Amino acid sequence: MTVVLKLGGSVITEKDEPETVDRAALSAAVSAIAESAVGDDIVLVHGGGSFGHHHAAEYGVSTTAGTHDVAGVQAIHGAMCRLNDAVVDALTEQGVPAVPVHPFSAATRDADGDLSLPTGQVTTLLEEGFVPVLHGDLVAHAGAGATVLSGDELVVELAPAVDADRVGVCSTVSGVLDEDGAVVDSIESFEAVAAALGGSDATDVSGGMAGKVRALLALSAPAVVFGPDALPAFLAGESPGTTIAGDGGD
Ligand code: IP8
Repeated sequence: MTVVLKLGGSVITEKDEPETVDRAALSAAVSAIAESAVGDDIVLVHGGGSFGHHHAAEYGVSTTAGTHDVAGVQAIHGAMCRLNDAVVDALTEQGVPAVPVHPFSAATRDADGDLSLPTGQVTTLLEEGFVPVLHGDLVAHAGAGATVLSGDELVVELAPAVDADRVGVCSTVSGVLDEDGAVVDSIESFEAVAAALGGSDATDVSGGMAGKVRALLALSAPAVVFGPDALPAFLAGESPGTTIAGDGGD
């Protein structure tokens, strides 16, 4: 059973404090992973939270707006590496064989914005018993310099590459919410929830929950969106929150 799990950046950082890890939340998430039966068959991805997004906003960089400013590139990528260090350290302390994988060193976007992400290192690390820990990052972007590569995009690329059986997205909300604020149990088509999600820009998967749902619908593995308290249940094989059962993009 191979699992790809994304820990949202706002779950593991203090949203309003630049470059501040939420130690209690990170430790709780790491304990759930360390104690789960998923063992080594897990690929982790974490988002930017108050690390990447803080600097990306300062330099005006997004998934579509790039920069050629080397100081901006270093600030954004450097902050994400610092958060990745904190996550890998926390996992290591609890006995998880975590190793860092930095997407900026490997990924590219072409001039149309299409992403290319080599995944041989991730599949091999997984086969060799490591837990690869990737993160939202920057990506070299033809014609634009460097743009943001979101953790959600990474999840969508990684799940088929590692032949994931399940995909989990742990965010600060307990699932995808309908117009009344109730958690939607399952989603099988974007149209069914488009109104509640307020539509979406299909080219920008960092575009909030709408972009996330649209991207996860394209996977063949079921994806589950849930809040931090439900992480142990997800890792135990349950489907808390919202299950997004797409058609694999067919
Ligand atoms: O929080 C964004 O990753 P996300 C990473 O998964 C940066 O969207 C560099 C802001």
